[in-house]
Amino acid sequence: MSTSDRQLRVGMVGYAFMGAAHSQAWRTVNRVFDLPLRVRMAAVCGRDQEKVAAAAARLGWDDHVTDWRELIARDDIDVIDVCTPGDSHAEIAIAALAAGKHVLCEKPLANTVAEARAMVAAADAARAQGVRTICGFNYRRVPAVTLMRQMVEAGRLGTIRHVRAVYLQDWIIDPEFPLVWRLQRERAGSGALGDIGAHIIDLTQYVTGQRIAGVSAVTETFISERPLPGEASGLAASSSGGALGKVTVDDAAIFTARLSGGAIATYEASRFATGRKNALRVEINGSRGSLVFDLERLNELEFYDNDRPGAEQGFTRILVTEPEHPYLSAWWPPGHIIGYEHSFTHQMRDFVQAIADGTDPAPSFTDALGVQLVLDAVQRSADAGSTWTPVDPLGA
Ligand code: SOE
Repeated sequence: MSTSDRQLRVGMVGYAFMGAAHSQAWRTVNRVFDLPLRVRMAAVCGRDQEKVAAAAARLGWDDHVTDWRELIARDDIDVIDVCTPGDSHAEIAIAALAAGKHVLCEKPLANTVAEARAMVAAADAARAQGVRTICGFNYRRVPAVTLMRQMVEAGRLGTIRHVRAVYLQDWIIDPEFPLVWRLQRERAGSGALGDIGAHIIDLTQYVTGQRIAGVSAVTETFISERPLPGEASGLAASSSGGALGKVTVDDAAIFTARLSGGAIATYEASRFATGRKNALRVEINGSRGSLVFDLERLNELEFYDNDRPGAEQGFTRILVTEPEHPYLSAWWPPGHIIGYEHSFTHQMRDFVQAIADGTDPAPSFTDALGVQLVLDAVQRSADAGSTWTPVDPLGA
């Protein structure tokens, strides 16, 4: 790494929804957390000169370029932040690692297991040169989720028996909603499965410390053709009003699973859950208690402590806003709630700190490959009529 004046100079590729979320976090991280390196938002990259210039000005980047290769070649950049659709993650991340840049790559890590494995190999080679990688599963860093993990690790749930996870959205229920990149397999890899299912796979593997060992799945595409997109794209896109194109990804994926530690689990990811905007909910039941997290109430964690006397038992609402909770001593006085964007600031905080310390941040590209292998097993199971499908081992 070549930091100058203890700066960490970031170059970001992509500036849409995720790019905006990351920009907010890069802008904020040094203002909230005391860190050994000062982030400089050096340059943002996008293909359209006018649009990327406007994005740089709006989001707070010093410079802008139209070719990501130029960004990677610059010796005044230490970190490459990949916020593009999945079809370019592998190429950009591997090139950046070869150039000695630390890499933050959005989730899911790649569109295929083969790409993810190549990215892990590149990360392993770069690690020997002190280069760090992280994958953007930001929900791990919602303080209530981190607390959940700490409580499970401390044994407060005892033996885990059940994991129940859903991630539900409804932004494409209108058949007139256009065929944006997230609905095209060659761009996104998969649909609800990889976009939002990947989050609950990572979150539950992280919280439980167990890996998903095998799955039985169904997937469905409810609307198979959609109007081609007009100018704008993203979650609020409009159609061109003309020709139709084929939807090549799943609209919903549901699977049952066995976890490596003996728990059994259910997962549901859908973009057709009418009325559910961004509803991620995870419940874990163990021999000593249960924990429930709901993203729509992200400052709270519900805990049922089975060790309490019978007369006092019941779910307790823990308000995760106190200085003793993960990340929160840096924010507001006790009881003052935080939101979605804070999870990205926490991600940047941990990444910057790991780079400064010379340690590997989590989730690593290998952890993210672990998620990719589950996505792959789910797809194969669904394609084979829900056949029970073991998840391939990480090392294969
Ligand atoms: C769209 O479905 C999306 O923005 C995902 O891509 C994000 O990862 C998720 O956090 C919110 O929904």
